This record gives sequence, C-alpha cells and structure tokens, in this order.
Amino acid sequence: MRTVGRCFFCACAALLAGCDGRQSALDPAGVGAERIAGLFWWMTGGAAVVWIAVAALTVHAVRALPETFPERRARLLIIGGGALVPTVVLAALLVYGLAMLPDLLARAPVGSLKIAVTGEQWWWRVMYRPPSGGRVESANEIRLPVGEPVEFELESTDVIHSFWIPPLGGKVDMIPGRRTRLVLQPTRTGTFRGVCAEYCGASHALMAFDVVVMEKAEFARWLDLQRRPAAPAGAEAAIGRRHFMANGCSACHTVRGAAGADGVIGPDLTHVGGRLSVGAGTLANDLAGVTAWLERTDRVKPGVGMPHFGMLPPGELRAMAAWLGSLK
Ligand code: HEC
Ligand SMILES: [Cu+2]
Repeated sequence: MRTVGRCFFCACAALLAGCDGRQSALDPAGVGAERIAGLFWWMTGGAAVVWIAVAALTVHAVRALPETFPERRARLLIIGGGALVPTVVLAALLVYGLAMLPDLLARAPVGSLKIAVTGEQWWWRVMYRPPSGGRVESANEIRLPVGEPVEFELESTDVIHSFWIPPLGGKVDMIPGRRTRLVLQPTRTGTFRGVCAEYCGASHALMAFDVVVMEKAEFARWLDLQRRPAAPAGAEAAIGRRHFMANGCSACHTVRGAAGADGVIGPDLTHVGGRLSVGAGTLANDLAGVTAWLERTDRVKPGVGMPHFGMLPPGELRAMAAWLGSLK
C-alpha cells in the first residue's frame, strides 16, 4: 500500500511540475491561449459527462435483470444514449470549437508590430518590424509589449518547424517556401517559454526560446536599444573581441558596430549579452554557460551548425564569453 501511495505522490508531483506557468497552455497569459484553455475545459467537461453516463449505464446493465427490462425501453436507451446524446454533445463542442477559429486566425489591425521569425535547425532568427519603420534583428528570444496584438510572420529555411508559445496562444507550422501567420496578444507581463512543436531533427528538443512580455514603454526603450550597434567594450572585453575576429566567428555572426562581423549563417549577436539564455534556450547566459557553449558546442547540441572551439586555450574562450556578455 505504501508503495502505491508513493507512486501516486510521485505521479502527482510530476504532473504538477508540468503546470509551471512558463510553458503551460492551461495558465494562459494571452488572448488566444485563454480561448484555447476555455475550449480545453469545455471539451474535458463534455468528455467527463459522456464517461460518467457510459459508466453508469454499464453498472446498470450488469445489475438489471433482463425480465424487468422491456424491449421498448432497451431500444430507447440504445437510440438515446448511443446516438442522440453523443451527437448532440459532440456537435455542440464542434460548433463551439469552430466558432473560435475566425477570431484566432484574424490578422492584427493595421499599424501593429510585426515580427518575422524563421525556424532554423535548431534556433530562431527574429526580425522586429515596428510600425514606425526600420527593422531590428535578434535571435532566440522574443520580447513583446503587454496588451498589444502582434503579428508573427513565420518561415523556415530547412525543414518544417512549429512555432508555439503555449501560455500566449496556439501553435502554427513554419513551412519552407511558405509564410504562415499568427497573431498573439499577451494579457500580462512575465517571462515565458516558447518551443518548436514539430519534430525537426536531432536537436529538436533543444530548440526553445524565452519570451519576455514587458510594459509598453519599457518595450519601446528595449527595442530602441536593440536598434543601436553594440556598445563599445571596455579594455578587457576588447581582447575577447579580437579573439572573436581572429577565430572566424564573424564569418557566421553579425555584431553590428564591430567592423567586419557581418556573417548571417548564425544568430545575430549584437545584443547577445542581454538575452536570458544561449543556444536557443539550452544554457544560462552567463560566463560559464557561454564558455561551455563555445567549448563543447556539438556535445551541448548534437548536429549543431556551429563548430566547437574546444581546441582554443581556455583563457581565449573566457575572453570571448566575457566580451559577448558585455554586449547588452
Ligand atoms: C560555421 C558558422 C559558425 C561559426 C564559425 C561560429 N558560429 Fe556561433 N553559431 C552558429 C550557429 C548556426 C548557431 C546557432 C546554433 C543553434 O543554437 O542551433 C550559433 C550560435 C552561437 C551562439 C548562441 C547565440 C544564441 O542566441 O543563443 C553564440 C554565443 C555563438 N554562436 C558564438 C560564436 C563564437 C564566439 C564563435 C567563434 C569562436 C562562433 N560562434 C563561430 C554558427 C557559427
Ligand atoms: Cu524545430
């Protein structure tokens, strides 16, 4: 009995751990997610009603004596319980679900912020297109103003990925050669987690991103900062910058403001120091995390499109990590 109790406790703990709001569709922080969570609970309620009715009928069927059950009543029960009730319940749920679609698929009003996100194996290229004009490139993190509808333009350069921020709304596939759309409107500030929801290769599970919903004014300030080139580094960080250029990192990475660093194969690193994680949600963005990323890239993320630099002296790796960390 004790073992059963323990197993039950562990199962509950595991289930509840899944309810951590950062990545839960049942802890909505967006207009779309609220609707979807509502639909989920109505569906669950409908399923529970059907289940209880079927279970009750089963118990009744086992107990009832055939002679006390006239054929007419049995036929009514079969037609009513077997055809009528499921048809009505399922049709109602279908109509309720479908009625939601036009709203969830609507475009954002003209003048809304647009964000183009491209899925790559295994990271996210992010391009902000504010209504005021211009574009701002970033990667592996998405920041949003609270209360505003934002239109995402989703693309892929290699295989099918799927863009999903569970607390904010539904998921939409990113299909090579096509542009799909999704409108999200966060309802509260906070930090959430987005994922790729379509198996896309070896490191599919290591393709996540942080989502930070901010107050409107704070977001405007942040976007303005992103627009600017990287802040000039101090003397110590400047050494890291030299190593960055000497080791060929700039062939794949752009750091606006660092002359010559204009590669476009990998994520834009202009303000990488201000992100919450590195490696698309894989490691903490601190000195240890970035150093580990540079040293063991392929072990951190199997199949990754960046070579590892484990052959370099540790001091050089740390210097580069320090410089990247200073790029706020
Ligand atoms: C051949 C191209 C290439 C070279 C050379 C390269 N990188 Fe990368 N880098 C990438 C790609 C691709 C990614 C994205 C990997 C992923 O997450 O799947 C990446 C990711 C990163 C990230 C994480 C960025 C984020 O937003 O999570 C950092 C930091 C980074 N590289 C630094 C460096 C440094 C420093 C060097 C040189 C020592 C370097 N890279 C050399 C292609 C490259
Ligand atoms: Cu993917």
